[in-house]
Amino acid sequence: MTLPPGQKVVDGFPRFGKHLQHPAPPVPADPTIEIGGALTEPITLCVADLATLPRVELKADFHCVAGWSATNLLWEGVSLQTLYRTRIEPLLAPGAAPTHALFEGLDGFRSIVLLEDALADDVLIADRLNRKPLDSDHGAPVRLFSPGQYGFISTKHLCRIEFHTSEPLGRDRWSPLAEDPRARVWQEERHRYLPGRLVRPIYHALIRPIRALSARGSHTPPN
Ligand SMILES: Nc1nc2c(c(=O)[nH]1)N[C@H]1C(S)=C(S)[C@@H](COP(=O)(O)O)O[C@H]1N2
Ligand SMILES: [Mo]
Repeated sequence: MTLPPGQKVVDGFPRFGKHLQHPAPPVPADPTIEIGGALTEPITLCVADLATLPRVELKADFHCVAGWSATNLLWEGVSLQTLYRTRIEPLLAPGAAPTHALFEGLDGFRSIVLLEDALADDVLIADRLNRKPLDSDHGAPVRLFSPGQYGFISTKHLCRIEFHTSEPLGRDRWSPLAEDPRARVWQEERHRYLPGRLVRPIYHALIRPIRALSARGSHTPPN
């Protein structure tokens, strides 16, 4: 098995994230994804409507920028590219050519992605993991999953998508852990300004504390 540079296999698939110890946000009774930005009018997509799009199954690994990888996960959901071509493109404002997409979770987490990366063949809005509905640790009711990019792109508890014609503000550029805007795992694009190899040890030191904190907010006790 080959992993991207600087990654190590982790046991299982830990809950991990900027949410730290906070429990996952409750799943609304009738979850929706608001879609806005460069559209003639914003739309609300019921998560249940996703069932009308073709289902996709994808065996893929999950790579966190801190350096752990969870391998051999079976994801199910719909292709973001299909959603975009069928539901979004027809609604674009005349002349609008989006370059970026923004994804937001029910916990306020955001990721910003180049449209070209978001429309890669393997990017999903996932609602099932390993043949079960996505649980709250991993992003219920639905999450983005982009296997070719570090995990911070894959927004959990997805409730809003915006398409923009320039890079939206909001990435924390000045944080010492400034995220790479493309975050491609095979290119080791961990950091916006520093080479991936160089920051490996710093990120690595974060795995234990973030993992321990995240487990505290988990709905499933660790086994
Ligand atoms: N809504 C939300 N999505 C998120 C995060 C978060 O804190 N909140 N953390 C990101 C990070 S840094 C990682 S590595 C992955 C972890 O996904 P997991 O908890 O399913 O392992 O979720 C990403 N998506
Ligand atoms: Mo991460």
